[in-house]
Amino acid sequence: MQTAKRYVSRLTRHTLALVLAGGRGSRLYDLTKWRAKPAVPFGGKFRIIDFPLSNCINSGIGQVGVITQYKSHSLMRHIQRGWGFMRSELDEFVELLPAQQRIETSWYEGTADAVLQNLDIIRGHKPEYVLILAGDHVYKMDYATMLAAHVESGADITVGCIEVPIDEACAFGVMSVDDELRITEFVEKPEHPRPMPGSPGKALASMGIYVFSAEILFDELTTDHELLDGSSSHDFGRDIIPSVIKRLRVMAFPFRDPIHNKPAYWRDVGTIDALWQANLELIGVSPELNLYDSHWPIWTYQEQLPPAKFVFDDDDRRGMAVDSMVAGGSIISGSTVRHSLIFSQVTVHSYSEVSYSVIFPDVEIGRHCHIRNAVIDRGCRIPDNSRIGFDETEDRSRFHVSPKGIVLVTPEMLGQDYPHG
Ligand code: ADQ
Ligand code: ADP
Repeated sequence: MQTAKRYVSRLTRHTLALVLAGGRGSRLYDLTKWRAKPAVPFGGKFRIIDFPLSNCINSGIGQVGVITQYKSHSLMRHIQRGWGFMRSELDEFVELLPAQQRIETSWYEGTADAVLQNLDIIRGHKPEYVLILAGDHVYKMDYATMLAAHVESGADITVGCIEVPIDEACAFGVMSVDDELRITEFVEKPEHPRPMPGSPGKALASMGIYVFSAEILFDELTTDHELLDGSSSHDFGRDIIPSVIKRLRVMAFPFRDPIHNKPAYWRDVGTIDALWQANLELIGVSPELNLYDSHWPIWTYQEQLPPAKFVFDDDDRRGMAVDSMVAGGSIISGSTVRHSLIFSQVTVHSYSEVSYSVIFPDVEIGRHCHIRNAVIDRGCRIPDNSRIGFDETEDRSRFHVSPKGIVLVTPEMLGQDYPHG
Protein backbone atom coordinates (compact mmCIF):
# COMPACT_ATOMS: atom_id res chain seq x y z
CA MET A 1 0.00 0.00 0.00
CA GLN A 2 2.75 2.39 1.04
CA THR A 3 4.71 1.65 -2.15
CA ALA A 4 1.58 2.10 -4.28
CA LYS A 5 0.92 5.50 -2.72
CA ARG A 6 4.48 6.62 -3.28
CA TYR A 7 4.26 5.41 -6.86
CA VAL A 8 1.15 7.48 -7.57
CA SER A 9 2.61 10.57 -5.94
CA ARG A 10 5.63 10.20 -8.21
CA LEU A 11 3.24 10.33 -11.18
CA THR A 12 1.37 13.39 -9.95
CA ARG A 13 4.65 15.20 -9.20
CA HIS A 14 5.76 14.70 -12.78
CA THR A 15 2.47 15.82 -14.30
CA LEU A 16 1.62 19.22 -15.70
CA ALA A 17 -2.10 19.97 -15.85
CA LEU A 18 -3.41 22.36 -18.49
CA VAL A 19 -6.88 23.71 -17.97
CA LEU A 20 -8.53 24.86 -21.21
CA ALA A 21 -10.49 27.91 -20.17
CA GLY A 22 -10.78 29.88 -23.36
CA GLY A 23 -14.21 28.96 -24.67
CA ARG A 24 -17.19 31.26 -24.50
CA GLY A 25 -19.96 28.81 -23.68
CA SER A 26 -22.46 30.67 -25.83
CA ARG A 27 -25.41 28.59 -24.59
CA LEU A 28 -25.16 30.50 -21.31
CA TYR A 29 -26.48 33.43 -23.26
CA ASP A 30 -25.79 36.83 -21.63
CA LEU A 31 -24.03 35.31 -18.61
CA THR A 32 -21.01 34.84 -20.85
CA LYS A 33 -21.33 38.10 -22.72
CA TRP A 34 -18.64 39.63 -20.53
CA ARG A 35 -16.95 36.66 -18.93
CA ALA A 36 -15.65 33.24 -20.00
CA LYS A 37 -17.74 30.22 -19.03
CA PRO A 38 -15.14 28.95 -16.50
CA ALA A 39 -15.53 32.28 -14.64
CA VAL A 40 -19.29 31.89 -14.21
CA PRO A 41 -20.20 31.84 -10.50
CA PHE A 42 -21.32 28.50 -9.08
CA GLY A 43 -22.34 27.04 -5.73
CA GLY A 44 -22.66 30.20 -3.63
CA LYS A 45 -19.02 31.24 -3.47
CA PHE A 46 -17.13 29.51 -6.26
CA ARG A 47 -16.59 29.87 -9.97
CA ILE A 48 -16.77 26.88 -12.29
CA ILE A 49 -12.99 26.77 -12.80
CA ASP A 50 -12.44 26.26 -9.07
CA PHE A 51 -13.60 22.65 -9.51
CA PRO A 52 -10.91 21.40 -11.94
CA LEU A 53 -8.28 23.52 -10.17
CA SER A 54 -9.24 22.12 -6.75
CA ASN A 55 -9.26 18.62 -8.23
CA CYS A 56 -5.64 19.18 -9.33
CA ILE A 57 -4.49 20.36 -5.91
CA ASN A 58 -6.44 17.65 -4.06
CA SER A 59 -5.00 15.03 -6.45
CA GLY A 60 -1.45 16.16 -5.64
CA ILE A 61 -0.86 17.90 -8.99
CA GLY A 62 0.89 21.16 -8.14
CA GLN A 63 1.86 22.36 -11.60
CA VAL A 64 -1.08 23.86 -13.43
CA GLY A 65 -1.39 26.13 -16.46
CA VAL A 66 -4.68 27.84 -17.30
CA ILE A 67 -5.11 28.60 -21.00
CA THR A 68 -7.35 31.61 -21.50
CA GLN A 69 -8.66 33.50 -24.47
CA TYR A 70 -12.28 34.64 -24.66
CA LYS A 71 -13.24 37.55 -22.31
CA SER A 72 -10.64 36.44 -19.81
CA HIS A 73 -10.46 39.51 -17.55
CA SER A 74 -12.63 38.32 -14.66
CA LEU A 75 -11.22 34.78 -14.96
CA MET A 76 -7.64 36.01 -14.73
CA ARG A 77 -8.49 38.35 -11.87
CA HIS A 78 -10.09 35.47 -9.98
CA ILE A 79 -7.10 33.18 -10.49
CA GLN A 80 -4.56 35.83 -9.59
CA ARG A 81 -6.42 36.67 -6.39
CA GLY A 82 -7.41 33.18 -5.35
CA TRP A 83 -4.77 30.83 -6.61
CA GLY A 84 -1.56 32.64 -5.68
CA PHE A 85 -1.03 30.49 -2.58
CA MET A 86 0.94 27.81 -4.43
CA ARG A 87 4.53 27.36 -3.23
CA SER A 88 6.94 28.32 -5.96
CA GLU A 89 9.80 27.05 -3.74
CA LEU A 90 8.27 23.59 -4.19
CA ASP A 91 7.89 24.24 -7.91
CA GLU A 92 4.12 24.46 -7.54
CA PHE A 93 2.13 27.06 -9.43
CA VAL A 94 -1.09 28.00 -11.17
CA GLU A 95 0.13 29.86 -14.22
CA LEU A 96 -1.98 31.90 -16.65
CA LEU A 97 -1.39 31.24 -20.34
CA PRO A 98 -3.38 33.85 -22.26
CA ALA A 99 -3.33 33.79 -26.06
CA GLN A 100 -0.25 35.88 -26.77
CA GLN A 101 0.73 34.92 -30.31
CA ARG A 102 3.89 33.06 -29.26
CA ILE A 103 3.96 31.02 -32.47
CA GLU A 104 1.22 32.26 -34.75
CA THR A 105 0.02 35.76 -35.33
CA SER A 106 -3.47 34.50 -34.56
CA TRP A 107 -5.69 33.73 -31.63
CA TYR A 108 -5.98 30.13 -30.49
CA GLU A 109 -7.92 28.11 -33.02
CA GLY A 110 -9.07 24.74 -31.64
CA THR A 111 -8.15 23.35 -28.23
CA ALA A 112 -5.07 21.58 -29.63
CA ASP A 113 -3.84 24.84 -31.12
CA ALA A 114 -4.27 26.51 -27.72
CA VAL A 115 -1.86 23.95 -26.25
CA LEU A 116 0.50 24.01 -29.23
CA GLN A 117 0.94 27.77 -28.99
CA ASN A 118 2.30 27.25 -25.46
CA LEU A 119 4.55 24.32 -26.31
CA ASP A 120 7.80 26.08 -25.41
CA ILE A 121 6.47 26.95 -21.95
CA ILE A 122 5.12 23.40 -21.46
CA ARG A 123 8.40 21.79 -22.51
CA GLY A 124 10.23 24.12 -20.12
CA HIS A 125 8.45 22.48 -17.19
CA LYS A 126 9.77 19.06 -18.31
CA PRO A 127 6.65 17.05 -17.50
CA GLU A 128 6.47 13.27 -18.02
CA TYR A 129 2.69 13.44 -18.35
CA VAL A 130 0.39 16.23 -19.43
CA LEU A 131 -3.18 16.23 -18.14
CA ILE A 132 -5.47 18.27 -20.38
CA LEU A 133 -8.63 19.45 -18.62
CA ALA A 134 -11.67 21.52 -19.49
CA GLY A 135 -12.31 24.56 -17.32
CA ASP A 136 -16.04 24.35 -17.53
CA HIS A 137 -17.30 21.24 -15.78
CA VAL A 138 -18.40 20.77 -12.20
CA TYR A 139 -17.20 17.55 -10.53
CA LYS A 140 -14.85 16.16 -7.92
CA MET A 141 -12.31 13.74 -9.37
CA ASP A 142 -9.04 12.28 -8.19
CA TYR A 143 -6.91 12.61 -11.31
CA ALA A 144 -4.21 10.46 -9.68
CA THR A 145 -6.33 7.35 -10.31
CA MET A 146 -6.56 8.25 -14.00
CA LEU A 147 -2.78 8.79 -14.17
CA ALA A 148 -2.16 5.46 -12.46
CA ALA A 149 -4.50 3.71 -14.93
CA HIS A 150 -2.68 5.44 -17.81
CA VAL A 151 0.69 4.11 -16.67
CA GLU A 152 -0.54 0.67 -15.66
CA SER A 153 -2.23 0.06 -19.02
CA GLY A 154 0.82 1.23 -20.96
CA ALA A 155 -1.28 3.87 -22.72
CA ASP A 156 0.00 6.65 -24.92
CA ILE A 157 -3.18 8.63 -24.31
CA THR A 158 -6.01 8.09 -21.81
CA VAL A 159 -9.40 9.72 -22.28
CA GLY A 160 -11.73 10.28 -19.29
CA CYS A 161 -15.24 9.08 -20.07
CA ILE A 162 -18.73 8.81 -18.63
CA GLU A 163 -21.94 7.09 -19.64
CA VAL A 164 -24.57 9.49 -20.99
CA PRO A 165 -28.14 8.93 -22.20
CA ILE A 166 -28.05 8.14 -25.92
CA ASP A 167 -30.32 11.08 -26.81
CA GLU A 168 -27.80 13.52 -25.29
CA ALA A 169 -24.73 11.84 -26.76
CA CYS A 170 -24.57 13.92 -29.95
CA ALA A 171 -23.17 16.81 -27.85
CA PHE A 172 -20.06 14.77 -26.96
CA GLY A 173 -17.19 12.80 -28.38
CA VAL A 174 -18.54 9.24 -28.42
CA MET A 175 -16.29 6.19 -28.24
CA SER A 176 -16.36 2.40 -28.53
CA VAL A 177 -13.94 0.33 -26.46
CA ASP A 178 -12.74 -3.28 -26.45
CA ASP A 179 -12.55 -5.63 -23.45
CA GLU A 180 -9.41 -4.01 -22.04
CA LEU A 181 -10.94 -0.48 -22.48
CA ARG A 182 -8.82 0.35 -25.48
CA ILE A 183 -10.65 2.87 -27.67
CA THR A 184 -11.49 1.36 -31.05
CA GLU A 185 -13.61 4.16 -32.43
CA PHE A 186 -14.02 7.85 -31.55
CA VAL A 187 -16.46 10.19 -33.27
CA GLU A 188 -16.81 13.82 -32.21
CA LYS A 189 -20.44 14.92 -31.84
CA PRO A 190 -21.92 12.12 -33.99
CA GLU A 191 -25.31 12.55 -35.55
CA HIS A 192 -26.14 8.93 -34.74
CA PRO A 193 -24.18 7.98 -31.61
CA ARG A 194 -23.29 4.32 -31.20
CA PRO A 195 -24.87 2.84 -28.06
CA MET A 196 -22.84 0.85 -25.54
CA PRO A 197 -23.02 -2.92 -26.11
CA GLY A 198 -25.78 -4.32 -23.93
CA SER A 199 -27.06 -0.80 -23.00
CA PRO A 200 -29.05 0.53 -25.96
CA GLY A 201 -30.05 3.65 -23.99
CA LYS A 202 -26.49 4.77 -23.24
CA ALA A 203 -23.34 5.93 -24.98
CA LEU A 204 -19.78 6.21 -23.72
CA ALA A 205 -18.90 9.91 -23.92
CA SER A 206 -15.60 11.72 -23.62
CA MET A 207 -15.34 14.16 -20.70
CA GLY A 208 -12.91 16.19 -22.82
CA ILE A 209 -10.08 15.36 -20.40
CA TYR A 210 -6.94 13.54 -21.51
CA VAL A 211 -3.69 12.21 -20.06
CA PHE A 212 -0.87 12.28 -22.59
CA SER A 213 2.58 10.89 -22.17
CA ALA A 214 4.45 14.14 -22.79
CA GLU A 215 6.52 13.12 -25.83
CA ILE A 216 3.40 11.75 -27.54
CA LEU A 217 1.62 15.05 -27.00
CA PHE A 218 4.53 17.04 -28.39
CA ASP A 219 4.76 14.79 -31.49
CA GLU A 220 1.03 14.74 -32.19
CA LEU A 221 0.59 18.49 -31.76
CA THR A 222 3.46 19.17 -34.10
CA THR A 223 2.10 16.75 -36.71
CA ASP A 224 -1.36 18.30 -36.47
CA HIS A 225 0.09 21.82 -36.67
CA GLU A 226 1.87 20.94 -39.89
CA LEU A 227 -1.38 19.96 -41.60
CA LEU A 228 -1.61 23.08 -43.67
CA ASP A 229 -4.19 21.78 -46.12
CA GLY A 230 -7.11 22.93 -44.01
CA SER A 231 -8.03 19.34 -43.09
CA SER A 232 -7.59 19.95 -39.35
CA SER A 233 -9.45 22.35 -37.08
CA HIS A 234 -6.67 21.75 -34.50
CA ASP A 235 -9.02 20.40 -31.88
CA PHE A 236 -8.45 17.45 -29.53
CA GLY A 237 -11.92 15.95 -29.90
CA ARG A 238 -12.42 16.64 -33.59
CA ASP A 239 -8.93 15.98 -34.95
CA ILE A 240 -6.22 14.62 -32.64
CA ILE A 241 -8.05 11.79 -30.85
CA PRO A 242 -9.88 10.33 -33.91
CA SER A 243 -6.64 10.45 -35.93
CA VAL A 244 -4.51 8.49 -33.45
CA ILE A 245 -6.66 5.61 -32.27
CA LYS A 246 -5.45 3.24 -35.00
CA ARG A 247 -1.77 4.18 -34.55
CA LEU A 248 -1.44 4.65 -30.80
CA ARG A 249 -2.60 2.93 -27.65
CA VAL A 250 -5.50 5.13 -26.59
CA MET A 251 -7.37 3.94 -23.51
CA ALA A 252 -10.67 4.96 -21.91
CA PHE A 253 -10.85 5.75 -18.20
CA PRO A 254 -14.43 5.50 -16.89
CA PHE A 255 -15.03 8.10 -14.19
CA ARG A 256 -16.85 6.32 -11.40
CA ASP A 257 -17.69 7.12 -7.81
CA PRO A 258 -15.24 4.82 -5.98
CA ILE A 259 -17.24 4.73 -2.75
CA HIS A 260 -20.68 3.92 -4.20
CA ASN A 261 -19.31 2.20 -7.30
CA LYS A 262 -21.57 4.01 -9.76
CA PRO A 263 -21.00 6.67 -12.43
CA ALA A 264 -19.80 9.78 -10.63
CA TYR A 265 -21.33 13.28 -10.50
CA TRP A 266 -20.19 15.31 -13.53
CA ARG A 267 -22.08 18.26 -14.94
CA ASP A 268 -21.65 20.48 -17.91
CA VAL A 269 -23.47 23.53 -16.63
CA GLY A 270 -23.44 24.97 -20.12
CA THR A 271 -27.02 26.20 -20.36
CA ILE A 272 -29.11 28.46 -18.14
CA ASP A 273 -31.35 25.47 -17.29
CA ALA A 274 -28.40 23.24 -16.36
CA LEU A 275 -26.73 26.00 -14.34
CA TRP A 276 -29.94 26.77 -12.44
CA GLN A 277 -30.65 23.13 -11.74
CA ALA A 278 -27.10 22.19 -10.68
CA ASN A 279 -27.00 25.14 -8.27
CA LEU A 280 -30.35 24.30 -6.71
CA GLU A 281 -29.44 20.62 -6.40
CA LEU A 282 -26.70 21.62 -3.97
CA ILE A 283 -29.28 22.67 -1.41
CA GLY A 284 -30.81 19.27 -0.64
CA VAL A 285 -30.09 17.28 2.52
CA SER A 286 -27.66 14.93 0.79
CA PRO A 287 -26.80 16.40 -2.60
CA GLU A 288 -24.84 14.34 -5.08
CA LEU A 289 -22.18 17.05 -5.12
CA ASN A 290 -21.31 17.62 -1.48
CA LEU A 291 -19.54 20.94 -0.93
CA TYR A 292 -19.19 20.20 2.78
CA ASP A 293 -16.72 17.37 2.22
CA SER A 294 -13.58 18.27 4.16
CA HIS A 295 -11.64 15.51 2.38
CA TRP A 296 -12.08 17.25 -0.97
CA PRO A 297 -12.19 21.00 -0.30
CA ILE A 298 -13.06 23.33 -3.18
CA TRP A 299 -10.67 26.24 -3.06
CA THR A 300 -11.63 29.68 -4.29
CA TYR A 301 -11.13 33.39 -3.86
CA GLN A 302 -13.62 35.29 -1.83
CA GLU A 303 -13.35 38.70 -0.26
CA GLN A 304 -13.27 38.82 3.53
CA LEU A 305 -16.94 39.30 4.38
CA PRO A 306 -19.07 39.35 7.51
CA PRO A 307 -21.55 36.48 8.07
CA ALA A 308 -24.93 36.48 6.36
CA LYS A 309 -27.63 38.03 8.52
CA PHE A 310 -31.38 37.67 8.77
CA VAL A 311 -33.12 40.61 10.35
CA PHE A 312 -36.56 41.86 11.34
CA ASP A 313 -37.65 44.96 9.48
CA ASP A 314 -39.33 48.02 11.05
CA ASP A 315 -42.73 46.26 10.97
CA ASP A 316 -41.28 43.26 12.78
CA ARG A 317 -41.45 41.12 9.66
CA ARG A 318 -39.04 38.25 9.95
CA GLY A 319 -36.16 38.00 7.44
CA MET A 320 -35.60 34.33 6.75
CA ALA A 321 -34.22 31.77 4.37
CA VAL A 322 -35.43 28.18 4.39
CA ASP A 323 -34.15 25.25 2.38
CA SER A 324 -31.51 27.60 0.95
CA MET A 325 -27.82 28.43 1.02
CA VAL A 326 -26.77 32.01 1.78
CA ALA A 327 -23.19 33.24 1.35
CA GLY A 328 -21.28 35.79 3.44
CA GLY A 329 -22.07 39.48 3.44
CA SER A 330 -25.71 38.92 2.49
CA ILE A 331 -28.62 40.53 4.33
CA ILE A 332 -32.15 39.15 4.25
CA SER A 333 -34.32 41.80 5.83
CA GLY A 334 -38.03 41.30 6.49
CA SER A 335 -38.26 39.05 3.47
CA THR A 336 -38.46 35.35 2.70
CA VAL A 337 -36.05 33.25 0.67
CA ARG A 338 -37.05 29.69 -0.17
CA HIS A 339 -35.22 26.93 -1.97
CA SER A 340 -32.68 29.37 -3.41
CA LEU A 341 -28.97 29.88 -3.63
CA ILE A 342 -27.86 33.34 -2.56
CA PHE A 343 -24.26 34.30 -3.34
CA SER A 344 -22.22 36.88 -1.40
CA GLN A 345 -23.24 40.46 -0.68
CA VAL A 346 -26.84 40.10 -1.76
CA THR A 347 -29.45 42.24 -0.05
CA VAL A 348 -33.11 41.29 -0.10
CA HIS A 349 -35.32 44.10 1.23
CA SER A 350 -38.54 43.73 3.16
CA TYR A 351 -41.88 42.45 1.84
CA SER A 352 -40.06 40.50 -0.88
CA GLU A 353 -40.11 36.80 -1.67
CA VAL A 354 -37.46 34.89 -3.56
CA SER A 355 -37.95 31.24 -4.41
CA TYR A 356 -36.33 28.63 -6.66
CA SER A 357 -33.73 31.18 -7.73
CA VAL A 358 -29.99 31.59 -8.06
CA ILE A 359 -28.83 35.07 -7.11
CA PHE A 360 -25.24 35.94 -8.05
CA PRO A 361 -23.05 38.26 -5.91
CA ASP A 362 -23.64 41.98 -5.36
CA VAL A 363 -27.35 41.93 -6.16
CA GLU A 364 -29.87 44.17 -4.45
CA ILE A 365 -33.52 43.14 -4.47
CA GLY A 366 -35.86 46.00 -3.62
CA ARG A 367 -39.04 45.99 -1.53
CA HIS A 368 -42.21 44.11 -2.48
CA CYS A 369 -40.45 42.02 -5.13
CA HIS A 370 -41.61 38.54 -6.08
CA ILE A 371 -38.98 36.46 -7.82
CA ARG A 372 -39.09 32.81 -8.72
CA ASN A 373 -37.41 30.44 -11.19
CA ALA A 374 -34.73 33.02 -11.95
CA VAL A 375 -30.99 33.44 -12.35
CA ILE A 376 -30.02 37.00 -11.45
CA ASP A 377 -26.58 38.07 -12.68
CA ARG A 378 -24.01 39.87 -10.62
CA GLY A 379 -24.57 43.53 -9.90
CA CYS A 380 -28.32 43.69 -10.69
CA ARG A 381 -30.44 46.22 -8.82
CA ILE A 382 -33.96 44.83 -8.91
CA PRO A 383 -36.38 47.77 -8.55
CA ASP A 384 -39.14 47.76 -5.88
CA ASN A 385 -42.35 45.90 -6.83
CA SER A 386 -40.70 43.79 -9.53
CA ARG A 387 -42.32 40.48 -10.46
CA ILE A 388 -40.05 38.01 -12.19
CA GLY A 389 -40.93 34.44 -13.11
CA PHE A 390 -44.74 34.80 -12.94
CA ASP A 391 -45.74 36.02 -16.38
CA GLU A 392 -43.79 34.52 -19.26
CA THR A 393 -44.90 37.06 -21.87
CA GLU A 394 -43.87 39.97 -19.69
CA ASP A 395 -40.58 38.28 -18.74
CA ARG A 396 -39.76 37.65 -22.39
CA SER A 397 -40.21 41.31 -23.24
CA ARG A 398 -37.54 42.36 -20.75
CA PHE A 399 -35.35 39.36 -19.99
CA HIS A 400 -34.16 36.07 -21.42
CA VAL A 401 -36.37 33.05 -20.74
CA SER A 402 -34.79 29.59 -21.09
CA PRO A 403 -36.51 26.57 -22.70
CA LYS A 404 -37.53 25.34 -19.24
CA GLY A 405 -38.88 28.76 -18.29
CA ILE A 406 -35.99 30.00 -16.14
CA VAL A 407 -35.65 33.78 -16.34
CA LEU A 408 -32.16 35.24 -16.75
CA VAL A 409 -31.74 38.85 -15.63
CA THR A 410 -28.53 40.85 -16.21
CA PRO A 411 -27.73 44.49 -15.39
CA GLU A 412 -27.85 45.37 -19.07
CA MET A 413 -31.38 43.99 -19.41
CA LEU A 414 -32.39 46.27 -16.54
CA GLY A 415 -30.76 49.22 -18.30
CA GLN A 416 -28.13 49.40 -15.56
CA ASP A 417 -24.38 49.75 -15.63
CA TYR A 418 -22.26 47.20 -13.94
CA PRO A 419 -21.46 48.85 -10.58
CA HIS A 420 -17.74 48.04 -10.59
CA GLY A 421 -17.07 49.57 -13.98
P1 ADQ B 1 -16.75 20.70 -26.37
O1 ADQ B 1 -17.27 20.89 -25.00
O2 ADQ B 1 -17.63 21.07 -27.53
O3 ADQ B 1 -16.28 19.17 -26.57
P2 ADQ B 1 -14.85 22.82 -26.67
O4 ADQ B 1 -15.88 23.81 -26.96
O5 ADQ B 1 -13.70 22.69 -27.60
O6 ADQ B 1 -15.37 21.36 -26.53
O7 ADQ B 1 -14.30 23.12 -25.21
C1 ADQ B 1 -13.43 22.30 -24.48
C2 ADQ B 1 -12.70 23.16 -23.44
O8 ADQ B 1 -11.74 23.97 -24.06
C3 ADQ B 1 -13.61 24.13 -22.67
O9 ADQ B 1 -13.18 24.16 -21.34
C4 ADQ B 1 -13.37 25.48 -23.33
O10 ADQ B 1 -13.50 26.54 -22.41
C5 ADQ B 1 -11.95 25.34 -23.81
N1 ADQ B 1 -11.67 26.02 -25.08
C6 ADQ B 1 -12.40 25.99 -26.21
N2 ADQ B 1 -11.77 26.70 -27.19
C7 ADQ B 1 -10.63 27.16 -26.65
C8 ADQ B 1 -9.55 27.96 -27.14
N3 ADQ B 1 -9.53 28.40 -28.38
N4 ADQ B 1 -8.56 28.27 -26.29
C9 ADQ B 1 -8.55 27.81 -25.03
N5 ADQ B 1 -9.52 27.06 -24.51
C10 ADQ B 1 -10.54 26.72 -25.31
C11 ADQ B 1 -15.20 18.61 -25.78
C12 ADQ B 1 -14.65 17.39 -26.50
C13 ADQ B 1 -15.71 16.30 -26.55
C14 ADQ B 1 -16.19 16.00 -25.16
C15 ADQ B 1 -16.71 17.26 -24.50
C16 ADQ B 1 -17.09 17.05 -23.05
O11 ADQ B 1 -14.21 17.77 -27.80
O12 ADQ B 1 -15.18 15.14 -27.17
O13 ADQ B 1 -17.19 15.01 -25.19
O14 ADQ B 1 -15.69 18.26 -24.50
O15 ADQ B 1 -17.72 18.19 -22.57
P1 ADP C 1 -17.47 38.76 -12.91
O1 ADP C 1 -18.87 39.08 -12.52
O2 ADP C 1 -17.34 37.44 -13.58
O3 ADP C 1 -16.47 39.02 -11.84
P2 ADP C 1 -17.10 41.19 -14.33
O4 ADP C 1 -17.22 41.90 -13.03
O5 ADP C 1 -15.94 41.54 -15.18
O6 ADP C 1 -17.05 39.66 -14.10
O7 ADP C 1 -18.39 41.33 -15.22
C1 ADP C 1 -19.33 40.35 -15.44
C2 ADP C 1 -20.74 40.92 -15.45
O8 ADP C 1 -20.72 42.33 -15.37
C3 ADP C 1 -21.45 40.61 -16.74
O9 ADP C 1 -22.34 39.54 -16.60
C4 ADP C 1 -22.20 41.88 -17.08
O10 ADP C 1 -23.50 41.83 -16.57
C5 ADP C 1 -21.48 42.94 -16.38
N1 ADP C 1 -20.55 43.73 -17.21
C6 ADP C 1 -19.21 43.71 -17.19
N2 ADP C 1 -18.67 44.59 -18.03
C7 ADP C 1 -19.69 45.21 -18.62
C8 ADP C 1 -19.80 46.24 -19.60
N3 ADP C 1 -18.74 46.79 -20.17
N4 ADP C 1 -21.03 46.62 -19.95
C9 ADP C 1 -22.10 46.06 -19.40
N5 ADP C 1 -22.08 45.10 -18.48
C10 ADP C 1 -20.90 44.67 -18.09
